[in-house]
Amino acid sequence: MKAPVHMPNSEIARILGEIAVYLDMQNEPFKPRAYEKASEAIANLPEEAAELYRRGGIRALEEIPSVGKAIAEKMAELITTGRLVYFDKLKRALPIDITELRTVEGLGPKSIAKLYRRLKVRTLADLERAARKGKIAKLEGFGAKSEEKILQSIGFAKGTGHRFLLHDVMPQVHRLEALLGARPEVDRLIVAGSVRRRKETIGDVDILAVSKKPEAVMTAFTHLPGVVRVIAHGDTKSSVKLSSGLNVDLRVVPATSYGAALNYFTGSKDHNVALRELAVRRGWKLNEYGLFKGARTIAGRTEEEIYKKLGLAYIEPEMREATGELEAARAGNLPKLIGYDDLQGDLQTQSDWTDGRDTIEALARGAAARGLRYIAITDHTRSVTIANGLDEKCLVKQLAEIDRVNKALKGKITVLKGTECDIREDGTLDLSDKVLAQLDVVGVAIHYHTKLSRRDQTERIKRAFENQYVDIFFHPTGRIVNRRPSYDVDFAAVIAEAKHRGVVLEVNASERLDLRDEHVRAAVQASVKLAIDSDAHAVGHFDNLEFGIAQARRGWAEKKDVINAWPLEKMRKMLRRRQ
Ligand code: DGT
Ligand code: CA
Ligand code: CA
Ligand code: ZN
Repeated sequence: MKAPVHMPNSEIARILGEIAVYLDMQNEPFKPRAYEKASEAIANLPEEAAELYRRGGIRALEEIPSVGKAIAEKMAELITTGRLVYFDKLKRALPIDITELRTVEGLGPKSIAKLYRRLKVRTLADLERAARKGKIAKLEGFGAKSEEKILQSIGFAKGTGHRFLLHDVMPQVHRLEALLGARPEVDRLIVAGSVRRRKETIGDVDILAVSKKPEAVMTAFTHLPGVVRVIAHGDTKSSVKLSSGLNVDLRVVPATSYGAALNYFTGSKDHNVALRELAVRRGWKLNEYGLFKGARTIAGRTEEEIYKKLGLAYIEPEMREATGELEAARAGNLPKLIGYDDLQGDLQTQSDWTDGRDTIEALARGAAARGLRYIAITDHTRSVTIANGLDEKCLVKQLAEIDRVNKALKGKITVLKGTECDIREDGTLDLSDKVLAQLDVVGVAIHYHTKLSRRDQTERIKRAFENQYVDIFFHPTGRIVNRRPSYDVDFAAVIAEAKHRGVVLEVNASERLDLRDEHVRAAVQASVKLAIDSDAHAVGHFDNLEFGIAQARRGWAEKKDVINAWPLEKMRKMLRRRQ
């Protein structure tokens, strides 16, 4: 068996999903649905399909639900060669930019196929033109409302389309680290740039290596599996494009300037500029080779010694955005950021009682396996019909199931009774107080009526907070990175009200990343407590928690600010305060 090329689940899922669209366009009867289902299954897989394949071959792939022999074979081709001849043929026959079109929210395979057949839409530009001419409104199954929505998301897709979501980049980064780090000529390897700062979106990946044989490293890098194009191949710097579209820069530096290079290429640019000014003020010079006093190097091997020489405490990469971290580092009052191992619980998860994939027990076992001590099951409520929300009767039944699971898993993990209760348009809640009173964790969230005026939206949220049972405001601004902007709301007023009522704000770790870093910072400054939640719809999604922690760190949050970094009893006391 050949060594697997870098092929993350997201990439396999994307290609299978696009095959579904192509087949649909050819009026194939059953196959499109099969590919669509397989695509979804891969996207939700808790493990890398490439790993499964490496361990168990095509057989192991066939064991994935919704994946049959034919699809497993195609996946194997992708995993081993990075390409799929069948897919390439389909693309040639119908040159439509499906990847681009799918960045438009709400455009699924069916709609893309229809838009192509009826309006010859192949690209985002075609789509925009058709929408502006009012052609989409006239199409059956679309209407004026979806035309307006399409135009809105096109604007959004155009503004952000070229930056990759951190969640999609990290697995690729880990793979590169493993492949390159294993080379004998590489002494040290570290990922710098926005990835190291854990920015929510990534322009390109910047990797540094220490090696005495830079040429060998460059050759290994440009020949890595998954590389589709070599953009530059130099003696100490090269750039490549991966099959996912992501660009990666690699620089080889000598050990003596490793710290200086790491500091320089981690950025941010503004942080670098501020650091350099600090050096200049002392009559020194700082660049990617070191910190210099005249011709003499006074620091450069490590980042720590550079910060120290400049009179600063070490600044964590997530804070390096030139937003006051240098001043805090000089004054000695940098926050002690929450650590990546600090979470003890997860307060938002969805089970198969609604739109989640896994059972309550499976979620609990999965969470325990990842070292969590407690989770809350927070399925949607009845208004959220799209997620098959629970009515009160079902929710009460669920509570009995949670009791059963708690008995079965005693000593391993505690499952808390919760809800993601919809906030109705008037600010009232989708569950009665009588039911809310039976829950351990009441999360509330906005799912509909996102177009209210700023004033009405803010009032609606404040009204919801008046309910004494409300514990946490889930995904508080409603945005989804690269896909959906937040609703119009006076966020400062929401923070003030959360403070006043003792409501916790969520840092949602899914691709929403909501709160975002700057909002976290505002909440922390106001001493509003936070909860970092995975919003898991499947066991594999607990892995997303690290992205929530990263955003919290970017917002300067400490352990004391995050209630699910606390032991269960302390956390519960905090939630019970208002009742
Ligand atoms: P990205 O790739 O857009 O997500 O963001 P970064 O921060 O990774 O930016 P990138 O890849 O252009 O450059 C990597 C680092 O190199 C950046 O964080 C800081 C440093 N750098 C790049 N250009 C400059 C520059 O003109 N001046 C200074 N001082 N540093 C720079
Ligand atoms: Ca970069
Ligand atoms: Ca770069
Ligand atoms: Zn929600």
